[in-house]
Amino acid sequence: MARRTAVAWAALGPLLWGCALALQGGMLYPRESPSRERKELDGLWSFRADFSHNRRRGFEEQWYRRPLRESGPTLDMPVPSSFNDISQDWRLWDFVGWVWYEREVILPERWTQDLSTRVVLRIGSAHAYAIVWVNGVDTLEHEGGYLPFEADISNLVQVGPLSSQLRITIAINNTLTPTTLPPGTIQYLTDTSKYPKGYFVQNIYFDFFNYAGLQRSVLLYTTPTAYIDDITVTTSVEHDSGLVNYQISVKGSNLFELEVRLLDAENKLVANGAGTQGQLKVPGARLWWPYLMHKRPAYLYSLEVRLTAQMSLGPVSDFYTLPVGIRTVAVTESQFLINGKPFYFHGVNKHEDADIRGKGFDWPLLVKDFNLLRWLGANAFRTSHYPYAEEVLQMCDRYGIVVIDECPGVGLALPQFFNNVSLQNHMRVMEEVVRRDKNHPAVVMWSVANEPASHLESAGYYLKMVITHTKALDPSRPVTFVTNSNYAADKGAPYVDVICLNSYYSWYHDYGHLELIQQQLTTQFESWYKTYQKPIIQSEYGAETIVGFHQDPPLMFTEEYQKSLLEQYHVVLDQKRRKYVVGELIWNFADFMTEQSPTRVLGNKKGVFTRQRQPKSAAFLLRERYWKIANETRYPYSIAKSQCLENSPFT
Ligand code: BDP
Repeated sequence: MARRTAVAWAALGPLLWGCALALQGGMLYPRESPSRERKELDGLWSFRADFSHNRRRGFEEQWYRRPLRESGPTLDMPVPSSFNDISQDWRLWDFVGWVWYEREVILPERWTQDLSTRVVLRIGSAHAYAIVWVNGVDTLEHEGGYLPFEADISNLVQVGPLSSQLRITIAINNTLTPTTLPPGTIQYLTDTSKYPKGYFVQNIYFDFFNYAGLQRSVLLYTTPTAYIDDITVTTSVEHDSGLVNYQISVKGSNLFELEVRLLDAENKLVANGAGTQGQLKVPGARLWWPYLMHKRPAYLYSLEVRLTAQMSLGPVSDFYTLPVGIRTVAVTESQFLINGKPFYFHGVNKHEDADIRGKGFDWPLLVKDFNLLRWLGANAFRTSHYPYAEEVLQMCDRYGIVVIDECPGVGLALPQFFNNVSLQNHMRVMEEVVRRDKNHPAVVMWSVANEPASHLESAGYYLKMVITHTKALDPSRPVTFVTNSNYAADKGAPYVDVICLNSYYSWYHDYGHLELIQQQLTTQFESWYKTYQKPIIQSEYGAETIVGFHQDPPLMFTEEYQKSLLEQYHVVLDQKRRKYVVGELIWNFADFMTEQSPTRVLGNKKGVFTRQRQPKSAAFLLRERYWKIANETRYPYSIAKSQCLENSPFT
């Protein structure tokens, strides 16, 4: 097969990173350093949902002006957590409208008195629209869940001796509109013989529960008034040298010096530089490899940046350390290459939800999920269908799990969702995703949408614009969207680097006819490949399975049916994976909550693990398969370092 020249985005990095983001400022993960402190505001917040008819009583009565308890009863609400599953009040479960959170904080005196300290309030995510007041002053607004936002609140806290007491009020609205991402619609049901006056429902066009609230950490952190605002790193490889291109933006001073040091994992200096941009050369560099591909996967260097600025109050220093993995990503006509070697994605799709915390970030869950990923032998996942918490990506960097980073472009199902306002918003969201996640070596591709109505002409233009914009934001990575359209009808596929296909043969049609899968899947792959000559990932496939349901011969919803369906897919995947199919991602890693409907039994049950993270039979099947693939393709003598793999029959 003729090989198209590999497109090595990384090589273009230093030239093209000039296409700076339109967003103001960076969004570096708040790390402690000799010049930076952090104060987490996780724990119990006061909470109230505004059940008033128009949901606007909180604004009419200005609940933000005084402590929330003074305007009525409040609930204890844990942060981070979704609010939906916490209370016994059923009205909160699928509440639509404004909810109010409040927390009082005492600041260290130095933060309020030292005028060379900058105090920042950072909200990890608030789904879907948030307004923030500090001591009753309107401070910050943000649209879109799943991404962080922050404000410099120094001038609100450095105002006098009483200022160490801080009251943070956050109003969050989970209403989705035709121009939000994901979009949704509010429908008023006006037949008064059936519904009370003013009755409405929120229609969503995606298959997961619209959990909301402060689902990730809220924190305060400090920097000096002259500070490292953003760092962008791209890497490439030349012979046996790794090249680390960096670009640094500084705020708060024009008179400064920057020192840059690259340290290896043993803290030894391997290269250094100075100034806002440059290239560091690392002879004999150790590359960041996905795990199972190398005996030492996920090697991380540290980029230490030191800023010294001359300020009127005297010199100021700021320090920030960024983990850096040196690796390249490229795509040919039939392969996905990491460090020049073909990479096969054998992994999962996930959701962030589990039990009563909904989508609330949770360390035990995170570590458990990573142990399960390694138990499975999964080397990759897609962040279906929204960007996950930053801590998840940090784990992927450290463990060598490869990520397709998807934005919340899900549920773009109706023609009216492809309008100019939505397009502008979608492009802004991609700016926020790239700004937050660009430095993670684990992220190897952006996905701008899941199953948009890509057969529409308007969707073709829309997807072209979002993809082009994303490539301009980050020329170092391929871009895709995930489609369930027909190859002949899809208007967005011409613009992607990798074709990602979702199909549910013998599930959503030809129910029970497992014998058709091989023919239908072969046709799917061959038609797409003939049309586009691009590598293909089977980005979703699976079957709804209630744990403990058994039937032989297999019937739908049983563990046997899920296993048999997977086996049929695997026959064809095995035929094609040595050709142009470069990955398979099961739908889904674990069962997850959805809206109520006659087709969902307490949520979507296509997980190979239950929502409590216990394996169904299919998990063992998948584990055997993934380790078999890993053993065929992995670097000789590679031993995965994981406590859960030590006794594995597959290592
Ligand atoms: C796919 C969607 C995914 C759904 C899945 C399903 O991408 O979000 O949960 O179908 O129906 O079409 O299980």
